[in-house]
Amino acid sequence: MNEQVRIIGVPMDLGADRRGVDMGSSTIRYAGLADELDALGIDVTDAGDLPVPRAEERDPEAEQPAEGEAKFLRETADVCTRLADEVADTIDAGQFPLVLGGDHSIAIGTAKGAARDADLGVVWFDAHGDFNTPKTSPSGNVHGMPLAALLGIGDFADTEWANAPNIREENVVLVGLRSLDDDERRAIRESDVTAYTMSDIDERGVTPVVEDALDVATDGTDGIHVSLDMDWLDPKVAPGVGTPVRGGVNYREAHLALEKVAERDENEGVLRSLEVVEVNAILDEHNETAELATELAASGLGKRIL
Ligand code: 6HN
Ligand code: MN
Ligand code: MN
Ligand code: MN
Repeated sequence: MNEQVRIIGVPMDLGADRRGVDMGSSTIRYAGLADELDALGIDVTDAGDLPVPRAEERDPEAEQPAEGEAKFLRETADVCTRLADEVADTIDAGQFPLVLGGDHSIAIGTAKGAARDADLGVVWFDAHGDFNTPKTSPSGNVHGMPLAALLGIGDFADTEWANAPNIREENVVLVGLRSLDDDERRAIRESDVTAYTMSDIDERGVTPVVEDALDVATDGTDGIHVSLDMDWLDPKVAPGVGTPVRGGVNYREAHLALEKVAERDENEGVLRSLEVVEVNAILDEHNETAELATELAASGLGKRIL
């Protein structure tokens, strides 16, 4: 593990088109992230929050996306482009980027930045596939599209700001799926990404599934990005998310998964970046989802029970 971590907040909610997730980075900090990492002997710097346009500042008369278009795509491109630079600069400076969302659209920026000078594998812990394109999306929300955007699927083929040529489908792994839209399911099946559903975790247990995911993501790559959508967890333990889906992993399974990530990193030095997204402060109960996000980040960066 890199002993120098740089926290980068991205108070983005345009990709979810719903307020509350913009406060995610603040709530995770408030839950004591810096102290947790400090206790692990990590040298923490906090870059603060990236400036993000507010939904309210938008002219209500401004053009609305038509059918088959994504919402706030221009704003998302701007935020993700700046985030990619920030992440790439952090890695160049010998630090480890820990990105706090915000909604999951920001993963386009994080992963693109981490893949700037490296072949990157991606492990995506999520209830959802995030594999929609503007045409297939039922909502128009970009947080349901970041993986498709990074991989240049469908309409995203020519979206230069979002495509990451150094990320191959063969090194992308979804873990914990349980909610897919019809066209999205088809697109995942047709792609070369690896997808583990909650049924796989139920049947095999979280450890072998995560170990397999890490094998796929590290195979022939220079490192991996781990993207943790808090709706990966069951809503009973992580109620503060905008798109909860029943039947997620429980508290210990989530910790175990991140502990496996840290273990692999300790042995092979594979982790290039980590992000935690989709904590919604308005929907959370007593900041418990933010606290859990903080704990899971610490597990991913090497915290051990004993
Ligand atoms: N997330 N598949 C749905 C959509 O609107 O595209 C939900 C996406 C949720 C995305 O939680 O990051
Ligand atoms: Mn997601
Ligand atoms: Mn290489
Ligand atoms: Mn999700």
